[in-house]
Amino acid sequence: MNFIRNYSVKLGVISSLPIGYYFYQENLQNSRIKKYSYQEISQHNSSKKGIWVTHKNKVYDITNFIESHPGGIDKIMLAAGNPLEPYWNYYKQPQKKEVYDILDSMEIGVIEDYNPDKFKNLKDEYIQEPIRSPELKFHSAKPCNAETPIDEIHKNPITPNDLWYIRNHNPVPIIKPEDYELDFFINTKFINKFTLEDLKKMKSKKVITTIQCGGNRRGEFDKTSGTQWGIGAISTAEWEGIPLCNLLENYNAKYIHFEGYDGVKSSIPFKKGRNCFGDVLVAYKMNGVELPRDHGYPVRIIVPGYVGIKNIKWLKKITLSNEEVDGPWQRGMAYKILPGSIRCLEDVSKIDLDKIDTIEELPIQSCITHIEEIQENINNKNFRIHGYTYSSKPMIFPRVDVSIDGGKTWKIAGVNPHFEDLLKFKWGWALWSVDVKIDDTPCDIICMASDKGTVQPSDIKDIWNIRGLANNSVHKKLLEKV
Ligand SMILES: Nc1nc2c(c(=O)[nH]1)N[C@H]1C(S)=C(S)[C@@H](COP(=O)(O)O)O[C@H]1N2
Ligand SMILES: [Mo]
Repeated sequence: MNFIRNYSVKLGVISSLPIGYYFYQENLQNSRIKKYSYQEISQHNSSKKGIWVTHKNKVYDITNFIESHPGGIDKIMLAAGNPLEPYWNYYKQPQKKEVYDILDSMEIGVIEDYNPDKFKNLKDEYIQEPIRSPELKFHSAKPCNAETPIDEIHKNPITPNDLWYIRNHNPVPIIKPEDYELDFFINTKFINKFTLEDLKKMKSKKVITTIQCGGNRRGEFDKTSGTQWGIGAISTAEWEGIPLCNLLENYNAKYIHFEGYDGVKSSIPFKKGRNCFGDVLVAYKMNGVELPRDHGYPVRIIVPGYVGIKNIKWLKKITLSNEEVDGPWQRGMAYKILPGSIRCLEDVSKIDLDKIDTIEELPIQSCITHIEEIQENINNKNFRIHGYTYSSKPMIFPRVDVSIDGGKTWKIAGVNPHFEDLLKFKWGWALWSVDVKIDDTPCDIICMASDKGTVQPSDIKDIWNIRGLANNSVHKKLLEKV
């Protein structure tokens, strides 16, 4: 039909051939008759169901066109099932006539419940998102929330940058290195500013840290709000940057606030940043290269041992203050572990959130990441169980015990052979493995970390909290039939 349409447009307009013109008219009239609702259009967002977009009141089926879209498939797929206005508005300049001509040939109807004001001034702020590895486990694209692939963790004590988990609250800011500026304030008073060049000239340090999102393993809780993370909202890198303590030598305060270019803010106690053993970094490199955009380009703060949200990306401003920073990530319920008796928002409204501290360190953790079938070895073992364990405390690597009989007997895990230099991982996780003999499948495998009296809780119900934070209950993984 498209072919006929294109052809007949030419014929109809240029040579006025009666037959071509007839087809053109008929096609136009048919397509005008078809009406689709916004709801119906939004469902056409995959090659399976067809990819539709709208412009003004018209609906277009662009399924066969996307492969050849000059801007790339990923860009046009952002608009799948949606109006084009927010994307075109983003680029500001008007579209060329050819673009309308191409679209015209794909018109399939009009919007039934068309509202001209709905998208007129809307901009899709996500159009410039970075390209991401398809190996990540995506929970959402706008904003991007994605886990590191857990099957790979045992091979990678340092998570490769493209496999790092991503936790964004907003579109990734676009920051040109030459425009970058980090401001330093005491309360509301401006003290100093640093360009990227200034920062790179200062004495730097490298620190390996694991960052774990406060919501890691939220998905295992019953009914909580927020991204339903599995065990992959955790990753490890070597960061390079300026020790924050070097910038704070002459100052004193109670708190240090960090604010990102996307408006996300959090604060930490002054003593964590001022103490050079706290290893807080104003970081501009991740695993030897400049920070990827998703992870804070060009500069982020790294707060070893503290929950993910403290590690503010796209760092815009550091403020010293005697008060905690305001905003939901510090003072709201987002990172406060409320008692299990608080079951709904109405319960939350009855308590004084100011009296409850926000998370800094997270409790000891361990998870099973991979079950590997191995050649029966001399000890008669046929499976190797892999996992990670993480303590927020420096130089602490919890002991991990593994059970394959529902917790009756336990076997202590050893250091994963890929994981050679534990000492470099002062603020990092430790990867462990243990060989076991399993004859009957399916089999539940359990791991439990402990450190001198602190153990992972065995019942997840005991640590339930409305925001689903800090889940460190003993981890189970099922070995299915082999
Ligand atoms: N500016 C800014 N910083 C941020 C966030 C954000 O959305 N904006 N997310 C925080 C959260 S909740 C986590 S868990 C970590 C995730 O860091 P990553 O995306 O590099 O893994 O960044 C933190 N820093
Ligand atoms: Mo997070």
